[in-house]
Amino acid sequence: MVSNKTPHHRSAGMSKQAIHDSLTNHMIYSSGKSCINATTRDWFQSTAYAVRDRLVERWMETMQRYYKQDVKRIYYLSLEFLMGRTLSNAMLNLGIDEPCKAALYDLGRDFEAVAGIEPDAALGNGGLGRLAACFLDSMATLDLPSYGYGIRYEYGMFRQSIENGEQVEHPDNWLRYGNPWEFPRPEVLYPVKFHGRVVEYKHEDGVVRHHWVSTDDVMAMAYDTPIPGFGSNTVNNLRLWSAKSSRDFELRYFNQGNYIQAVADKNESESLSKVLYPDDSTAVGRELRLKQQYFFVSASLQDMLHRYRKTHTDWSQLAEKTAVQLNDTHPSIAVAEMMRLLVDIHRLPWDQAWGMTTRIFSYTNHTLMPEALETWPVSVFEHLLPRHLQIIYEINHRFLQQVMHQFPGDVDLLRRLSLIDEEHGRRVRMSHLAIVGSHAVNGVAVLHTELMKRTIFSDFERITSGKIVNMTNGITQRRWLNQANPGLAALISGKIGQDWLTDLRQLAKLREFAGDEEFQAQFRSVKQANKERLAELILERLGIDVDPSSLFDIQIKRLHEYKRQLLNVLHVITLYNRIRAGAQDIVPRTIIIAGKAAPGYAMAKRIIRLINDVAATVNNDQQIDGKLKLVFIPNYDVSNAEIIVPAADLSEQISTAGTEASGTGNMKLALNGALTIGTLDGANIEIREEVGAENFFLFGLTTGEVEALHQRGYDAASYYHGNAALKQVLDMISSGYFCPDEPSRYHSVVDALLRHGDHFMLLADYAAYVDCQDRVTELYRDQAEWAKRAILNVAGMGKFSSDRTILEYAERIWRVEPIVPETALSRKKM
Ligand code: NBG
Repeated sequence: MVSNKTPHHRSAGMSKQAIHDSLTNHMIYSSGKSCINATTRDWFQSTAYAVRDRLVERWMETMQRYYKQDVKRIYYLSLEFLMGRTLSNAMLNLGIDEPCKAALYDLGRDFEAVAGIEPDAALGNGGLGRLAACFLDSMATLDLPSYGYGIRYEYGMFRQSIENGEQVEHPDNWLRYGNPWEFPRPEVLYPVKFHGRVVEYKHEDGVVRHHWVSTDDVMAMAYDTPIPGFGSNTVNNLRLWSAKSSRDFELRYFNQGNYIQAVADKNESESLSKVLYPDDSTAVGRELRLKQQYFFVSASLQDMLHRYRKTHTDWSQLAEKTAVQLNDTHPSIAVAEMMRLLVDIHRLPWDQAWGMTTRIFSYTNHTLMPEALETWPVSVFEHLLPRHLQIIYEINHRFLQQVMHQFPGDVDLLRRLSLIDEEHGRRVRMSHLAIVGSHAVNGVAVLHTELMKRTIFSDFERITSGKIVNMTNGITQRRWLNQANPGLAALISGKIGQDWLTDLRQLAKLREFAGDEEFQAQFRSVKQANKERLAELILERLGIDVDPSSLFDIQIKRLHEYKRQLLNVLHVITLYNRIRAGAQDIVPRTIIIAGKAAPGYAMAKRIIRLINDVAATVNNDQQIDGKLKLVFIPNYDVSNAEIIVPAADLSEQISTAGTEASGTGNMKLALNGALTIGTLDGANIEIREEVGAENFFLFGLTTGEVEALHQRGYDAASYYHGNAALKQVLDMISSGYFCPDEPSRYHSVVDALLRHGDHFMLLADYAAYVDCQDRVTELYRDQAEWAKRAILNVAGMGKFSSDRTILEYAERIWRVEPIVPETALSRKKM
């Protein structure tokens, strides 16, 4: 079969010898070391440079291709890109992993050790940031002309350690040893303005124009990172902005006298791109955050207009050549900034500018959580972005006029739709700005989109029906199966060929082998090897000995009450009590939990501590005899996920129905052959549909039942009194069983359930969850049946490739087409 994907390693420069030469050259001329005194880090750097060299030509060709064909470009604006490591991924996407590994081997180096030294690029919190990274991979693989735009944080997501059971945050100084993947572009520099005031005056033509003057300026400098597609020869660009003081560019300032003050001021403006806010799914009300948002948005829009102008003499084609996706409301100030640039700077009439703006923008919502919906006090806008506030008022005025026309007399509707919330001390509603300024708004799973239409954005659904659409999330199978689980990838390719790498639906072909004993045995031995690898890591890092033949029950995600890690803990204690009470015939289980809590989220941090206290008790209890282990793996990040995910038997997706917008960890785990225990929430629903209800452990209240129960009046205590096992568990936690040194430590946790309304209904779902876990245990006794269902899970995951998601965005929202390189075109014709 002829594949249209290049066998790269056969082309020039891709042989083992060529890579070997390139590597040793870089060791000398880039690292200034000899192969004799080189450290592992030097080997990493030289390897990275050798691989990077092979990206650069394709990268430049790609940029030329887009320029020459004057293509419509997709700009993905995101405050987060959770990239993880790059080396392995770049090698695999280029198709040079084998010669690279062989070259290193010949030089006496172990590839794993070399690759393992690369720090994660952790410029994101969780799902939202990792989604952006998966999207970049898919867009490059699909030859879509796309650019990621974000911030080059000096400090990414904090590193988490556990001390005395508690989370401790450490700064992530990921750039300490330099970053071989980035290209600084000191010449790509834009001023970004803050503060100041607006002066109006009438021009000769009688038009009133606005000048934003007396501003404090910060410069945005570009750093570019190549993003290779898998076997596609397309290498796209991720452009991240770093804040530089405008003082550096203004000698006068330094000459004016106070040199020390000048340098201090410079530091302050450069603090803009210092650090990623470590809050997941919560709005951060700090002024610095809004500054970060405007900083990267303004630089990105100036850059894209500049690029447009290289091939156009007027603005008429702007909307035909530009699609901008807003990743959540974080970049939504872009709507006002685009209007400012077009109207104030480029002097377009308002109506024309607005028509283009709404055709250019589209917005993705990632959560229904009220605490995540961003609003900013009008007073903050007034002093930080005074011109934008005027523009927002103008947009609002025109929008509300239109609504008034459509629904005369409905004052309450106007109040609800307004871009300004008048009830909480006048605030700008960023989601409303994003919706009004976009032609499409999407949710990230079917249920989430339906709930968006029914709840938070129901008024918008009513006035512009059809604007809100669904784009179910996906993940890239290149990183999350091929790279993270080479054993399973090879097994799959051996059965059905390699097309699944770019067409995940091919996995359906595995269905016919689900009952095949030999295939099951191979599948199980791959899983076993992955579990052994994880067990080694746990032993090495935590000194805990876990049994790789026990059921690996895994919950990995940010710590959040709605994700209900606490419900998982209640189950662990339930099992603990059963074993202590003498239950026989136990199926050994290892429950693994990992995830970071936002530093200011006290309850989440308390739950981490509880997990560690329960772990210490259970793991050291002689009676338990190793039948039950609980492990909290510190510092969950992309690289740890790549080791944990392939080792899972059971995937915990147990959020309260209606709270998890989609989830993407659920997809990674199922793709790697874990069975899911989950609620009817987010993308779980679609996963269950695809893999078959009989291959999915479903439990718990539905969204409708949750709503109804809230309405009726939810009485958490009734579950406590009505369920002896649950009562025992909660009594143990509150009596200090797991923390005899400080018995009251978890009163706040139990109070949240029993006294403060158990907002996420853990107690209502407890019995169903425990029953469902018992069904899990029963099935695990039958290893052949388990393997069969796990294989059917893998086979059913075809829908959840980010390639599918991106093609849907491209067709339905962006209206862009792949721009395939000439060489690939001619190959395709063969
Ligand atoms: C998260 C949701 C997840 C979803 C990801 C990606 C935010 C604000 N939302 O359920 O909680 O999978 O976004 O869409 O981080």
